[in-house]
Amino acid sequence: MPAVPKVFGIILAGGEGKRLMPLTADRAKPAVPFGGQYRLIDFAISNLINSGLRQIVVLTQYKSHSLDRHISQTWRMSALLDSYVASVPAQQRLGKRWFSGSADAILQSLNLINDEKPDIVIVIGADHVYRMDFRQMLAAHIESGARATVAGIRQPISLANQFGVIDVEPEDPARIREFLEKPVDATGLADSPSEVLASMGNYIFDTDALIEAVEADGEFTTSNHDMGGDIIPYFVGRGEAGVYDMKLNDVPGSTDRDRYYWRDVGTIDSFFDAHQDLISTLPIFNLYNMQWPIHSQAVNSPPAKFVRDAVGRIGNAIDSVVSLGSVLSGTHLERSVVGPWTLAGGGSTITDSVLFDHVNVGAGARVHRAILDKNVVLEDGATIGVDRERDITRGFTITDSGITVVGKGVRVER
Ligand code: ADQ
Repeated sequence: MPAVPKVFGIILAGGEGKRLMPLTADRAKPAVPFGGQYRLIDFAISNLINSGLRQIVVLTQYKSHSLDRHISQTWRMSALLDSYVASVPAQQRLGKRWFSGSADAILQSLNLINDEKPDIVIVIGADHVYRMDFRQMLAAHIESGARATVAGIRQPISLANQFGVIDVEPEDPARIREFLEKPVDATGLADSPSEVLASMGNYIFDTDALIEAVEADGEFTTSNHDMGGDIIPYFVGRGEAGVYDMKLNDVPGSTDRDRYYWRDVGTIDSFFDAHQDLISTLPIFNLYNMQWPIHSQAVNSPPAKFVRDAVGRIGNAIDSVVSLGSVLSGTHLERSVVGPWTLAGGGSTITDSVLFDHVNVGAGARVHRAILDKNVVLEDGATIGVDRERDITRGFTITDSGITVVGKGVRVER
């Protein structure tokens, strides 16, 4: 390995995100808006860019239009320095099939790796909210001599069936002894029986090892061609897989409160909860850490504005974030996240909610514990999240914890 290895980044962004419906009815999960002015994929790309990577591809396939547009508009880099973040759609390079799994997405994209000839490939998912310094994980990967390294983080054992669960060698905790993808039954950690060490879906590979593994997997007809389900177990079986504990990762500017913050926002409830983590007085996830900025689109719009309404009613906003271009008149806003270009009319109330961009909340309307997608219109006096039975009758999605979701462009009558 050269003293300064050449590192190439691959972001897997082709998953369907079914559990985020209806927010993914029209867009890929990594393109789902988050935190007002971001899209989910901005966290993954910012982490790689802040870690010094300059050649990054985003593998897409499902409803990728808004994702492609976001990447090309927001993440355009200088060709002078051979820097790029490029979105690469599925192209049926190996026969008439789309990507049949995340490992197949890499197998079908090996031309990108062969063109750049990196020493190391970092492969990460596109749908988590976190900060991570991959330079530190890379140093640990090289130091350990493992050919594949998986990033691991402690999670409650009750969530084990959503993650790859890592069991380490007792004499060498940087080595993986067993890796079970989404096990029905999991054993807790020796020092903390209520937790497991979960894979974050972020991997570092020596380039030759990754190519060898996805090519071998491609020959295997019974494989699901999945990074977590097939490729990582392949390396574990050969004794070549290491683990990098996220506890070791010290991101510049992070605090004790948010140093190990990592949220898989795969469900509506977890997506909603992650928003709540942004808006408390001492945020559990701090968007204002400028030593490790989360970059996103530069919204070309006027500032957010708070005014009294036409009849002089005064609104207020507390424990909330409001994006550029929004105008709230005489609105009571509390514990909510409001995207760009949203208008709320006189005497409206918005509490415990997440509004995407271009939402229009009519005068006297009420929104509580709800997610409103882009271009949703609430007529004057309309309510969402106030009467559960009525929300169900109107065909809105309601989660187990009682969050009402209104899909893109829906007009809600009084
Ligand atoms: P999941 O997130 O359930 O578990 P998966 O659905 O394969 O796994 O998604 C991983 C990433 O790959 C996502 O970013 C997704 O968009 C992308 N992806 C999925 N199918 C793809 C395809 N056909 N083409 C391109 N990209 C695709 C994974 C790991 C677990 C780990 C969790 C952490 O498998 O071991 O614990 O992530 O959240």
